[in-house]
Amino acid sequence: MSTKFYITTPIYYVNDVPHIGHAYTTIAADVMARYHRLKGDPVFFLTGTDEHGQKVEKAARERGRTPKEHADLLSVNFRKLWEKLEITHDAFIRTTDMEHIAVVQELLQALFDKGEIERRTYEGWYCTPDERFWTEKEIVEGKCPDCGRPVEQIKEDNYFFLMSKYQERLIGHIQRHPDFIRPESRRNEVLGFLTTQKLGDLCISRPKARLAWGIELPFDRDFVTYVWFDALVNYYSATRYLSPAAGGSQDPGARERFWWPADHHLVGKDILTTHSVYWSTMLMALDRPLPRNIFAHGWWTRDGRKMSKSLGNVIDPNEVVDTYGADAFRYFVLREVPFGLDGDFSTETFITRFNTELANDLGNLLSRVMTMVGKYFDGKIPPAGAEEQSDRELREVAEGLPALIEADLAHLTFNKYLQDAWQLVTRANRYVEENAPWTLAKKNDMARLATVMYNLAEALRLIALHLAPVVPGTARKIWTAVGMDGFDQVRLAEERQWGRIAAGAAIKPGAQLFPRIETRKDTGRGSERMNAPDKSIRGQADKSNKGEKRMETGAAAPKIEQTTTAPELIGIEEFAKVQLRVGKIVAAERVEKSDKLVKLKVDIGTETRQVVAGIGKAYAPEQLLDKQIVIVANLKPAKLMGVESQGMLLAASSGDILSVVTPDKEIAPGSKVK
Ligand code: ME8
Repeated sequence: MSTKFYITTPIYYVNDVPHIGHAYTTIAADVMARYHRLKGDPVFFLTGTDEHGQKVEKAARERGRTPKEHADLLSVNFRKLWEKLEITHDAFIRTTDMEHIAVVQELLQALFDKGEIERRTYEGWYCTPDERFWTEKEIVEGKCPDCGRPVEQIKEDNYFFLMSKYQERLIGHIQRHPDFIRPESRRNEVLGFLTTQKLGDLCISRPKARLAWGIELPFDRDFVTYVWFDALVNYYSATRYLSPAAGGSQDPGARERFWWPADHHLVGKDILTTHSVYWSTMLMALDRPLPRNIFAHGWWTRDGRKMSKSLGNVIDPNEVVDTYGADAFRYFVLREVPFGLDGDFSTETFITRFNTELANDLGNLLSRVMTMVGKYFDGKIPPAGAEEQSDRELREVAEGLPALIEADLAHLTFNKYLQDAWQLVTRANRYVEENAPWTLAKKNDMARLATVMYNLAEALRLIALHLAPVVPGTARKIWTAVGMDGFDQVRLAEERQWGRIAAGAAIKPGAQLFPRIETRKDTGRGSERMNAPDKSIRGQADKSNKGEKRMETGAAAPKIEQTTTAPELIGIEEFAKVQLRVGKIVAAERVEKSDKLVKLKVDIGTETRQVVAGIGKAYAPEQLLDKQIVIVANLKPAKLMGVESQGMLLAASSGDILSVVTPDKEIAPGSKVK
């Protein structure tokens, strides 16, 4: 049964250009929207720009423009980037839209008429850049607790939304709806704050004398609306004038009833309070249902540091996409970091994932199959014969995916979704090894070779189907390559079945999906450049090729030091003394009073070991769960901060980056590493 699906991103301020953080939230929402469309659900995916308020007014003034001129110019940057990233939003809202302004004024008037808004004299501290009031207790040494800039003492009349009276009701709502705020840690944070502190009322106006760029209060023309009140309403106002027709009806009321409440508001953790507290209480006062879920994801840093213009380390998604393609970027950001946790963007990890997962695992799989079907079957997918054990195993992995992915996306665990989908890529590669098609060809066993080729093509078709929400361009190429058409009309329910490729379908091989990124080291042109700090992700990339030809980059591949004096060598018998084993992390928690040490329970097949590792700055405990690692299994136990460690895990480090060594395929815990 199909159910409507309404998802939103924050509306981004037009005081700056878009960067990786904005792209991240929007890509995540796009994946959800695409997945629900694939399921046949009616979807409304909304994004847009937040164009009122002090920040925008200031940015415009600095550039000698009117706020509206500035908003018009900067809003386009977001639209262009979304196009480049293949974002499929159904609507792009701007808070300067006349229809939005009318809804904001209607809601303000309704709240005012109901006595939910009151005029009061406010005297206290105000942070002008953040447009926020602070109490005496909240400020820190005369500075804004949020941005650290000096606060001003102001006294003025303003209008207040009586938010405080909804405190208990909001606590109750959060307690009764475990999925309302996600992830769990953020939900607990909000609950912790609400149950220990008294909620104040919310100042929802600014005197025009101080700020003119905003929506006028309908009941007092001397004031404009506080930018957050205006901005949050976008999620609701859009249902009236930007949402798809509801059951064929364009009537604003019918559309609102059909689409509201939203299923997910995706936001960064920076704006969780405004969404979970301000927005929820506003809706309560308006007698409107609350959104089903607010999901606050983590924060991206660059090479371990906060991104900022002054550090010059902001990642421009445009550049990454121009160089490596939209799909690689989309894949990386969702695969690299569990949604909800903070993440770090480093060129090194980007290139490693690109080369190992996209170029090797996926790209090579397709090109091998294309080459063999071309060579042995004249470019036509041959019919499959009797099913053998490896065929069945491959099919079963493919058939198990829809349930896994459905569950993953219900919880927005994008990295798990990609890991699950990758099981089929990994299984298909293993299937190639097991069945050695080149040997079958040599033996002239064409019947078995036909079965193997059919099954590989079918696995590729299902890989395309299941990865389509994340890497839509690549999925389309694979789909077409294995002889299928109608990619845009594909529906999960029909296409998830095994065996949909008709024998005889003509393959359409294209260019390499992900041409390997060559580092200087690979090209043998000296290692000194290889380890040079990478100024930009673009590095030494050949800018003319747009991802179609081979690329080079000066970015660092794993560092292999060339020393001039011969290092002391050890014999194999000495190395053999070190027992390395694969382990799976089954529990992880921080060691008390240490920000570096993490206590792990590691399953090594025959037993579960407690291992204490100094990786707490690079990994949150939740990030480590289920990870496969390599441990030194015959190390004498040692105590670290009073906690016994029965082994040591392997990790690589370079500068600030620390990366735990993991096997590149799932392998039984306890397997020997040699
Ligand atoms: O806050 N890492 O707009 P904004 C991860 N207009 N996500 C990031 C990020 C980073 N380093 N930087 C930005 C506003 N984001 C308001 C929203 S909604 C009614 C009004 C993403 O332009 C993340 O989604 O500052 C964050 O919440 C949002 O951009 C903030 O965008």
